[in-house]
Parts: sequence; C-alpha cells; structure tokens
Amino acid sequence: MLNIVLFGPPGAGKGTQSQKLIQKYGLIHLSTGDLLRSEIAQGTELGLKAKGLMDAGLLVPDEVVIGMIESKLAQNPNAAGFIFDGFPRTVPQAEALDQLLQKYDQGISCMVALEVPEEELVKRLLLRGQTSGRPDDADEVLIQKRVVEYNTKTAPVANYYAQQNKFYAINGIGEIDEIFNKSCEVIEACQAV
Ligand code: B4P
Repeated sequence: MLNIVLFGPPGAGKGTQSQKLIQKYGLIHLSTGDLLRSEIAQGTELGLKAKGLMDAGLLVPDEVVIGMIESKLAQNPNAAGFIFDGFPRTVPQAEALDQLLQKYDQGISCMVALEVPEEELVKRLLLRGQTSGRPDDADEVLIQKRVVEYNTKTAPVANYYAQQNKFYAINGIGEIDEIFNKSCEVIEACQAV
C-alpha cells in the first residue's frame, strides 16, 4: 500500500495537490477538513461541535478526527493506499495513525510537506474566501490564528516523521503542475526504497 501524509500550513495547497495525486496513484483521499465540513453540512452533533472551533480557527479535538479516520480505514479494506490530507495535525494524531495502520500491517510510506511563507498563505486564503463561503477564510485575523495554531500544534508533526526518515519538504510556491511533479518524484523515490 502507498500511504502518503500531505502536510503543510493552511492554504499550502494540500487539497489542490491531493486531487491530482489520487488520480495518478489510485489512492483514497482522506481529508479531515472535508469530513468535518460534511458533518457540519449534515447538521450532525459532531458537526455542530466542530463548527464553533473551525470558525474560530482552532483545531477540533484529537479523538474526534482520529475516530473519523478509523472508520474510513475500516470502510476501505481493499484500498491501494490513502492520501491523508490535513491529518495528522498533532503528534498524538500521528501516533494514533501509526497504531491504526499497524492493525492492517501497514504504515506511512512518506510525508510530503509543502512549504509556503505566511504572507502567501494569507493571500491565497483571502482569495479563496471570496468564493468558498468558508467562515475560516473570511478575514485575515482568523487566518493568522490558524497559522499560529499550525505553528504551535501541527509543525512538530514534521519532526515525528523526520525521526522515522519519512519527511520530504517541497517548495509549495509556483505552478500547481510543477509542485505536483516534484511531489511525484518524492513519492516514487519512497516507493523505490
Ligand atoms: P482544512 O480543510 O485541512 O483546510 P486548509 O488547511 O485551509 O486547506 P488546504 O491547505 O487543503 O487548502 P489548499 O492549500 O488546497 O482544515 C480546515 C479546518 O478544519 C482546520 O482549521 C481545523 O479547524 C479543522 N481540522 C481539519 N483537520 C483537522 C485535524 N486533523 N485535527 C484538528 N482539526 C482539524 O488551498 C488553498 C488555496 O490556495 C486554494 O484557493 C487553492 O486554489 C490555492 N492554491 C493551491 N495551490 C496553489 C499554488 N501553487 N499557487 C497559488 N495558489 C494555490
């Protein structure tokens, strides 16, 4: 199985690159952001709890997202592999993901980290906010808050995978296809190991 963690700050291009990577490698896309937004759209209890946190630019509790990923893994026992987009976002989530995959005798193949400076992230998300209707893209103060949340809670996850020799950083500035090609080079190098 090919299991890729696509990593980066909010607006780095994780969702954008995921769409291209799932097509090329026949993987299942697991975006915790998309799963949470779907719960919100359906008005579930989980969605109602998550909405307040997401709209405030905060992470939702680990156990909530870990539970969502656990059920998606169980629903797709014959998958060729998964792209984890926006997950794990904390070290406890990364530890839980390793434990979940171990149940299937699987593990993470590599982490592809998209590196984008903060001023570009803010620009991209404000632009997306003009059409996405996402409350968390609506204003700069909120976007900065998401970046702070990323720097304090999520950035350490890179080190977790670096310690396992699975961390690969890519410059996330440039044409979408150029970034995609660089991501494929990393993934194919991991597959060859
Ligand atoms: P996500 O849905 O994961 O949102 P995101 O980080 O903002 O999106 P992403 O990074 O995928 O956006 P993309 O670059 O594709 O999370 C939203 C919220 O959900 C979180 O704040 C949190 O509250 C909660 N949540 C999700 N997962 C969680 C977890 N595991 N634990 C706890 N809470 C969790 O796109 C950005 C824009 O850039 C797009 O408009 C795109 O067109 C543009 N773009 C992409 N590539 C570009 C390029 N190369 N050049 C120019 N523009 C580009």
